Amino acid sequence: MRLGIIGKPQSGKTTIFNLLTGLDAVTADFSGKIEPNLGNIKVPDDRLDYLTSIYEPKKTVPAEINFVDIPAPPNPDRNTQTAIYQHIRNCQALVLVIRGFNSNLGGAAKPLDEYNEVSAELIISDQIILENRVSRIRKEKGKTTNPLELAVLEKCLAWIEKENSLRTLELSDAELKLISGYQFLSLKPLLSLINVDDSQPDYQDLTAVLSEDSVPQIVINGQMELEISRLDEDDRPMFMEEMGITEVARDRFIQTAYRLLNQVSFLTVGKDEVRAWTVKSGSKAPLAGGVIHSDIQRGFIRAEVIAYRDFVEYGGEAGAKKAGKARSEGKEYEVQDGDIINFRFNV
Ligand SMILES: Nc1nc2c(ncn2[C@@H]2O[C@H](COP(=O)(O)OP(=O)(O)OP(=O)(O)O)[C@@H](O)[C@H]2O)c(=O)[nH]1
Ligand SMILES: [Mg+2]
Repeated sequence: MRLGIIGKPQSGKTTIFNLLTGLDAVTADFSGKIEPNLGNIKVPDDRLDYLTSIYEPKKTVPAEINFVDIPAPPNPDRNTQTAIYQHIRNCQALVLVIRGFNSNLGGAAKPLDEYNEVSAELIISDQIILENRVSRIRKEKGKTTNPLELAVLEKCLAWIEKENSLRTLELSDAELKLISGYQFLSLKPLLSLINVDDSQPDYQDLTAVLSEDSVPQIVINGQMELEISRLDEDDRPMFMEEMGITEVARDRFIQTAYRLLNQVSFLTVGKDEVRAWTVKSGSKAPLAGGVIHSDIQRGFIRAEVIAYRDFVEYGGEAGAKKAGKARSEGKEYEVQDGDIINFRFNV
């Protein structure tokens, strides 16, 4: 899963990136560079730990989240802005970091304004693409384009002209598929991360707007959590307790991100490898197999599935099979969170 970290200049994007990845990218960077910082985290998963203890594989591979910290130089020229949008386009989902602390440079925190401004920027970038595309298709009288595609683009354009994000437009799976190649920015799942400090900023008006827009929010004291995460492990619990932190930001973030992105994990097991994979909830078995290898999707025959809780309840693979809990599923099967799957395929 590739998550883009976006937001206004100096909102704390790189601070949050460092906190989530454990890396040490330069913060308060005024060099004007537009190359993103890249980092990833392994998603902690108890199920993986348990399966590893059973299979004792050569290696265990957790699911990963890849972070792309996309810089926001103040007053970018057009080429710079295009390059930045391109970085955003390549991400599956976005984390919008909003400054909830007062800073010398940016002045008082204005969380609602930041959210509105960034939303508007994403909308306008989509609007430009939609207008160009729709007018071109109309000009060539739809000779080279599927008429259904034009209909979806027109529907999107009408929505976006009313200053709405495409995320809030109702689109069927078939419609989404027709426009997936455009990678519209305002269509990408969005999580807002309000980066606060202990000056008790007020962001209630933002919270109200976010809930209207169905954008989930997570509040993190980025700077402080970063400092705590860099303490010796032995010292950490005391500071966390003092600051009233019960769960580290990284874990809280992962859970929220999975929920937001509607992701589920399935597992593959064996003596060589025990591994977690991530797919969008509702994905059918061949598509899930395709995450492992395109051959599995192409040559899909069946998926042999044991639910993780059955595996645990009946004491492993053999026990689950004996209890009739090993299922053989076909290509219409929707993969469930915690499925342990063995794919049968033929190419
Ligand atoms: N007080 C306070 N300062 C913070 C917090 N988070 C970040 N900062 C400071 O804000 C400044 C900007 O942080 P960065 O993480 O570099 O911000 P950025 O969004 O990556 O900035 P650009 O990439 O230039 O757009 C740095 O000086 C940080 O130390 C916070 O939670 N509280
Ligand atoms: Mg930065």
